[in-house]
Amino acid sequence: MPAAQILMPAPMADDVVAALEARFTLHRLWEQDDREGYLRSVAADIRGLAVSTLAGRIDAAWLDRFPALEIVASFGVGYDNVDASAAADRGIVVTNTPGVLDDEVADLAVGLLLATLRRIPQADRFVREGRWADGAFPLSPTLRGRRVGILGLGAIGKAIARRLDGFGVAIGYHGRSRQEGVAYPYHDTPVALAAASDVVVVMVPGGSGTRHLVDAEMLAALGPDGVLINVSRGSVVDETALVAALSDGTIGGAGLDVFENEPQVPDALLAMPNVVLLPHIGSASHATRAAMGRLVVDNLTAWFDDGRALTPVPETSPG
Ligand code: 8YV
Repeated sequence: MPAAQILMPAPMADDVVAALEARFTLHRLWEQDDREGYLRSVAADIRGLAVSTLAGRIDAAWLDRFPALEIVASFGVGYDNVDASAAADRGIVVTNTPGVLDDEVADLAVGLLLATLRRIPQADRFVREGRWADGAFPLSPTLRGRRVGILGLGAIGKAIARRLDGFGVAIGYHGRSRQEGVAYPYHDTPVALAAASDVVVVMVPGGSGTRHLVDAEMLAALGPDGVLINVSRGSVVDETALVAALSDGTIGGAGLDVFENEPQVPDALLAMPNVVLLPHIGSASHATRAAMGRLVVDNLTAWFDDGRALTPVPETSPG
């Protein structure tokens, strides 16, 4: 049987490209001068897509270009870049890369939390700028005695909670529902979680269902000493409301790895001393990105070898 034809719209890591080329006929769309013409010439034969967020949103119109499409293998645990319901309607499987990045993202979330509260990047700048000789670095807020609310207690939220248990802080959570067997206090709404917390860590998936879940009301409930940490998706936070809340002292600080219009970061945030800003690096270590890439390849291989994807998203899972 001829190798299945896979389209990669935007570049992925070299080892992913090499592994897919060894097993499939891979079309590298981003290298084509006339992408539209190339797409028209190969679309009928494409049975799989390998995508990252660089490919843009894979919506219904995109899916409809490929009449033989069976699977979209997406790089990342979040798959708000793919219209999974549209795929399900068309009998197309969507896979993501859960599990292999949970600990890495949780590590970064805790690092960002500590960096934000203890002002670690600001202290580093203070030393580099030669200001230490002129006097001590200003005292910082603390994690001691703080209550941490986790918005979204999924696999990564739980990995964050496990780490924070070791820091001896009180933890609460809000999610779509109270979870059996979870001892942390559950709060019925995001606002109730914020009101009961000194720090909120946002870890819900992106997409239309969670857009601007963190809004002006929730930030007001977090309060003037409150700190917001976001390592999930920029879309979950109303960035305009966040900028306003940080500027007028409604909340005390924020640590952000994700933004509404990446890679654009509002100028107002760049100028603020009480925020720590990262360029969406939650999973961005060599080892974890390699594991995510392997899972993209393994999903496509399992699908075309056995007709069974390894990690289909719930919308497109059988049963
Ligand atoms: C990646 C992520 O940055 O897994 C996710 O959902 O946000 C990150 O691991 C992203 O998928 C890059 O395409």
